[in-house]
Amino acid sequence: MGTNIHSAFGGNFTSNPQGVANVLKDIGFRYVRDVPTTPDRLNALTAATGVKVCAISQYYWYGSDAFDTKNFDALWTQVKQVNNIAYLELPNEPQNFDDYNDKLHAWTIQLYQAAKADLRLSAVPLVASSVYGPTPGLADLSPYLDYGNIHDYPDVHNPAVNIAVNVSHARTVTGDKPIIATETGYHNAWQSPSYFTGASEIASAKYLPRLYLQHFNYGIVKTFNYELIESFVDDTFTNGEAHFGLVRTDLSYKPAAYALKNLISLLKDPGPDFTPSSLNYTITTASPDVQHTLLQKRDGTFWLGLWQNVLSYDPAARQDLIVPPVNVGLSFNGVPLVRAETYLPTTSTDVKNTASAAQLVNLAIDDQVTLVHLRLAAPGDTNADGLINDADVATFFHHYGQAVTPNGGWALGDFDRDGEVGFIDFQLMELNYGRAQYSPELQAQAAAIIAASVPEPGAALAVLACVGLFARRCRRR
Ligand SMILES: [Ca+2]
Ligand SMILES: [Ca+2]
Repeated sequence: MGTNIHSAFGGNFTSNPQGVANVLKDIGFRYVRDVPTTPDRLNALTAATGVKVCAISQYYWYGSDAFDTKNFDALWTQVKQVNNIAYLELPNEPQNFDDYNDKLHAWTIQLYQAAKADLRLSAVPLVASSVYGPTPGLADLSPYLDYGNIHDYPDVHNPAVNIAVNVSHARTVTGDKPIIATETGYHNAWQSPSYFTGASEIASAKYLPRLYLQHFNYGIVKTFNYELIESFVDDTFTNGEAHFGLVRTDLSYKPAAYALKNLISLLKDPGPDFTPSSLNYTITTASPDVQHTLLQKRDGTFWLGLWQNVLSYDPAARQDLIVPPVNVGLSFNGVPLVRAETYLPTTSTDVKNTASAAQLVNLAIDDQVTLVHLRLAAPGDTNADGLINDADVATFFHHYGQAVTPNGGWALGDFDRDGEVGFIDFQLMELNYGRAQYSPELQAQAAAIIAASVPEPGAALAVLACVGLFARRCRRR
C-alpha cells in the first residue's frame, strides 16, 4: 500500500520532515509516489521510514515540457540521486496536454534506454502513464513497460464503481500486464459547488478500506492513495484539491488516516512471498450488496473482509447515511472453526466479537469493512480446540470405518468430507498430528492427499500398517 506526496512543494517537507516521517511510519505505508525534483527531501524521508519510491519520471510539473526530451537529461540527473526507487513511472496524466502523443513516445523510449543502461536502476520496473479512456495510440509503448496504470477516482460514488472501466482503458495500452493504481481516493470538500462534491470525512474512513480491498479483488497489484497530506488550507471546504489528504496540513489525522492505519495493522504480514492455499467457504445473506475479499497470512489463518457496497454519504443532501446492518452467515463446508474474531478497522483494531469451535458464524454487516480472522480446524482436530492430539486420535479410531453425514462427520473423523471415516482421513490426521499451525504448505499437502485419494486394492493392508506406525509415534509422545 502506498500514498502520494508532494515533497517538492515544501510545506511540511521543509518545515517538519520528521513529522511527515512519523505519519508515514505510524500509518504503515511502505511506498510513496512523487516527482524526483527534490532528491534530498525524498532521501531524508526514505532513510527515516524505509519506504520505497514510485518516481514519476518527469521534469517537475511544467506542462508537456515536463516530458519533452530537451529536459530528459535534467530529469535523469534527479532520478539518479533518489535512493530506494521501486518504480519508474511515465509522466503523470499526459493527456492533459494536446501535444502529448509524440512527446510521450520519445520520452518513454529514452527513459527505458536510460534505465536499462544504469547499473542501479536496470531492474526497476517501468509503470505506464495513466490514461483517460481507451488509448490504443500508446499500445506500441507496451514493450517498454512492466505495469499498466490507473487513476481510479470514484468521485462521490461507491468505491468499486469505476475500477473495471479504468482497468479496461489501461489494458488498451499495456495489454494483460499487471496493473498498479498510482492514484485513488476521495476528497472531503463537502461544500464544493461543483458536482464532484466529495464525501464527508466519516464516509471516507469507510470508503477507503473498501477501496483497497476492491482493488485487490480486481487484481491490482499495488494501490497508492491520493494523497497523504492535504495540499493547502481551505477552511470553507469548497475546493476539492485541498481535501484529498489523509492528514491535514498540521499533520493531524482525519478519520480515514486511522482507518488505513488500522487496516494495515491488522492485515500486514511482512516477509517473503508465499503461495496462499484455498478455502471452501459459503456466504449466506439475503442482501445483494454484500461483497467480500479473502486473504491469507503465512500462519495459515484467513482474513475475510465483508461490507455492503452501498453509499455511506449522500452527496446531494451532503450528509452521512446510516446504513442498517444485514445478516450474513459464514460456513466452511462442514469444517469447524477453532476461533473467529471480528474487527471494524474503520475505527479500531480491537476485537469486537469472537466464536470458538463453531460450524457457523453469524455476522451483522454494514457499510464499513468488517474483517473476520478465521482459524479453521486442521484435519485431525475433531473437537476444534486447535490441537491435534491423542484425544482426537481416540475419537478418530472409535469411528474408523463408519459412514457419517457430510455436515456432522468432521467431529467423528471425516476430514476429507467424503462421508466416511477412512484411510485418507488418517493420512490427513497424521500430517497434522502435534503441529501448532496449519500452514499454507500443510494445507497444500492436505489438498494433494485428498486429490490423490483414488481407492486402490490393498488399501486396507496399508491402513493397518500405518495404524501400527502411528500408534508407536503416539506412545513416544
Ligand atoms: Ca483437538
Ligand atoms: Ca473421509
